[in-house]
Amino acid sequence: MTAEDTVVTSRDGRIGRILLNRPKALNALDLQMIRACATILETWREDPHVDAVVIQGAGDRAFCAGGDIRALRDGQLSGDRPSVDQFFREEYALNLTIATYPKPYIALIDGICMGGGIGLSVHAPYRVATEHAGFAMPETAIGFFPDIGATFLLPRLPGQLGTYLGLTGLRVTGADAVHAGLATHFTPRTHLADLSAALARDGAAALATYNQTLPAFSLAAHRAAIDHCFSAATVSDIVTRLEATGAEWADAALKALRHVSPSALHFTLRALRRGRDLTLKQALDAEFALTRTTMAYPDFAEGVRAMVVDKDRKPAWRPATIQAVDPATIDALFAD
Ligand code: QUE
Repeated sequence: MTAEDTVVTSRDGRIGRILLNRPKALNALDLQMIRACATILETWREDPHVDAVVIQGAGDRAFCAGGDIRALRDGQLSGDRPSVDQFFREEYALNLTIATYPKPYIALIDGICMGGGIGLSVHAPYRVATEHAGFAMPETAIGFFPDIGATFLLPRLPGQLGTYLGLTGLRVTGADAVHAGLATHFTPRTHLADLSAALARDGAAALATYNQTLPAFSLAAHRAAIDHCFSAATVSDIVTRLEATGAEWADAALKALRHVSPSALHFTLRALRRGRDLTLKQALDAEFALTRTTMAYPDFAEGVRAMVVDKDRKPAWRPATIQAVDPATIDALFAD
C-alpha cells in the first residue's frame, strides 16, 4: 500500500476497511478503483477474520462524487466503446455484489455522495449519514440518467420522491436522506471516528449506539404535492403541475428541470417508471443497455463538458426544450 493508492484497504479488528482515496477528484470512481473494491470484497467474502466491511471516502468533502465521467466522455468521443462498456459492466457488477454481500457492509457518508457513490452505498444494508452528507442523482445535468441501480432504487422511495430526485438531480441533506430511505442512520461528524473504532471492536452492533435523533424532514410539508406533481405521466405534465403549484419548492424544481438535458428528462422518466417492475439485476442490465444508446446522444458529451470539463454550467442541449424532444426518439431507446 502506498499513499498514492486510490483505494486503500486494511484490516482493523473485526472489520475490513475500504478507503476511497482520491480526495482531489472528490473520490470519483475510475475503473481501477472499481476493480480494487471488487477484488477486496471477493477476498473478504470467505475470510473468517472479517465480520463486516466499512467503506469511507478520504477528506472531508466527499464520500464519492460519482464516476470518472471525464474519462467516459473521452472514451465516447474517441469511439472507444469497449472501454466505456467495461467501466459500466464492472461498476454495475460491483453494485450487485454490494447488494448481495453476505456480510454487513457499512458506508460512512460524510460529504457528497452522488451517482456512482450512491451505487457504492445505498444498495448496502447500512448507510450512516452525517450532517455534512449530501445525496444526489444529478445525471440529467450531464445528459445521462440515474444508473448504478437507481432505476430500481428511486421508484422504491416513498411516493414520488425518487422521481423528484432523479429528474431534478437536487441534493438532499444527510438527515433528509434518512427520511427518504437513502440512508439508514444519522451520526454527527464529531462522533464518526468513535463510531468507526466501535465498528472495528463490536461490528455492526455499534451503529445503534451512535445513531442520533433525526432533525425533521425538510420536505415533509411538500410530500403530498411532490407525489401529485411527479406522478404525472409525462415530463410536460409534471412541468404543468409544478407551474400550477406556485410554491417555492416547486419553483426550485422547475428551475432545475429547465437547466438539465430535455432528452435526459424524457428517457429518465421512462427508465424510472420501468424500474418499478424490475429486480435490481434486471434494472442494472437494462441500465447497461441504456448507457449505449443514451451516451451516443450529443447531450452526454456536452453535459460533461459544461458541468465538469469547462465548468461554464451552460450546456447547449439538442434539442433545447422539453417540448422539442421527439417522442419517437425516446421510444426507440426502449424498444427491446
Ligand atoms: C452531474 C453528474 C456528475 C457530476 C456533475 C454533474 C457525476 C460525477 C461528477 C464528478 C465530480 C468530480 C470529479 C469527477 C466527476 O460530476 O456523475 O471526475 O472529479 O461523477 O452535474 O452526474
